[in-house]
Amino acid sequence: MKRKTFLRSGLAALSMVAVAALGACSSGGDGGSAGSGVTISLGFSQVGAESGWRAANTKSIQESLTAENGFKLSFSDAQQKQENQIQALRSYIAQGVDVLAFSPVVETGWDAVLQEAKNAGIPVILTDRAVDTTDDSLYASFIGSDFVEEGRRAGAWVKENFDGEKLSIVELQGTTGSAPALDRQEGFAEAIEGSDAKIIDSQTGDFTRAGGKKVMEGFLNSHDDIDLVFAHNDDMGLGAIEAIQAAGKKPGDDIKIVTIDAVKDGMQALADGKINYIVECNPMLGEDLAEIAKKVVAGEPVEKRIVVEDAAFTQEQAAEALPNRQY
Ligand code: GZL
Ligand code: ZN
Repeated sequence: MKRKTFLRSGLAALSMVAVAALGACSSGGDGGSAGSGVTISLGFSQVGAESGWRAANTKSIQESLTAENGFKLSFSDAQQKQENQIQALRSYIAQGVDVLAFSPVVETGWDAVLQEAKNAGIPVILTDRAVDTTDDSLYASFIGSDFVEEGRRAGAWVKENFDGEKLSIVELQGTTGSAPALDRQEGFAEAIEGSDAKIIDSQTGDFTRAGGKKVMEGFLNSHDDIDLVFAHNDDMGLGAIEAIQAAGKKPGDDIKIVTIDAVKDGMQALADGKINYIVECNPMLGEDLAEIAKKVVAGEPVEKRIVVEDAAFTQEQAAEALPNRQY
């Protein structure tokens, strides 16, 4: 996977190395072999199984953190509940894993459990979503896409293709308080600023198809002038397609749709003309996670922020790309 990395200089990286080295010794590993001959025990708390993106992300993690790659992976699905993630992280700390990793379902509320991990000398790697913490020495590295940029690219496409037209947009937001929902909303709003495209309604569909369908049904009942749907992920966009068709309108035509993720079902709808534009959010983070975990446990300095590169697709590009899509 192509990625941009921002090397973080100064004490934080050094202190992270110190914590990591400590972690490796105190938790003492548990035999097995990988590189330095030690199997790395890694506890991973996943958000849930809410979308096609999440399924692809889970597959990538489980396929990368294998025994033959030197890992003993403990994996849990939090059904999109923060308390389940905190519970899972605490149980991994109690088990004395060598390293923790998770995708935080929402941005806030993690300082306590991250401090407990630090006190136990267990380094933490964030994947996919960010945390808003007061102290970024509480995690070693954050691997994920730039969601503000994804929102900007979606908004830029709208501005370029409907410049000057008065456009009424409804927004299907991701999980309330999650980094992708907050950041995609911010980036999209910034990109359409100053154009005649206006968001007339906005509500969370919690990143699920069912959520997107239900909220879109509500929008269709309360607005008769919807020109375009901006959905924070493909799955809510696919749910919106069902609602739009049930209302006797043509998705991608009477009502345009712009989404983010570029998972297979979304790309198929794009190629079929039911979605108009998709900004990719690459879910294949497993390799990067494995690489960073090995460095952290070996006490090597790691990049504080690894930005995953995303592409974007029009209807023509989707038809071309579909046959070789990995997810
Ligand atoms: C983005 C990820 C989001 C996806 C959704 O990195 O956190 O969560 O866009 C998924 O499909 O549910
Ligand atoms: Zn934030």
